[in-house]
Amino acid sequence: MKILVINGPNLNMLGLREPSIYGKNTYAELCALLHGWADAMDMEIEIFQSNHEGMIVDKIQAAYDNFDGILINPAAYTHTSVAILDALKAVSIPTVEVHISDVNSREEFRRHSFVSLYAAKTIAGYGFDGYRMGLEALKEILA
Ligand code: CA2
Repeated sequence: MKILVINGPNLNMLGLREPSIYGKNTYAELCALLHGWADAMDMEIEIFQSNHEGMIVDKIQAAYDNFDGILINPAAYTHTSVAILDALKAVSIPTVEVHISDVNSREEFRRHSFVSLYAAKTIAGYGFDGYRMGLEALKEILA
């Protein structure tokens, strides 16, 4: 089972700023956790991070026929990107959306997610652990 993990803009800054919202652990630590969880769940993962909407669209398109599932934290593009939503619909790969923070208890504009219109499930507010829950959800969806 091959899963593409996509992280959107600024998530590479994790641990360096805003620890009260996103925690004090770094992006490298998140990647290490993801690899450990994937191994334990017998899943193969590739992790991709970009600060550019078009690069994320390109990566989703390239996943067609190459990945069984997508776990995505689109970060700020969650709330703005019809292009990412359309790319996910175009490749039609089962997708779970994850957010580190509880987007529903923050600013009003974070309550709307374009990606949620396609994602089979959205997990928010569980910190890095939400990614583990996302992998588990994909495993169940793809079983
Ligand atoms: O809670 C999440 O995972 C978010 O997707 C994170 C995005 C935010 O725009 C979404 O509304 C919710 C922001 C990621 C920015 O990450 C930073 C990390 C360190 C310092 C500053 C920003």
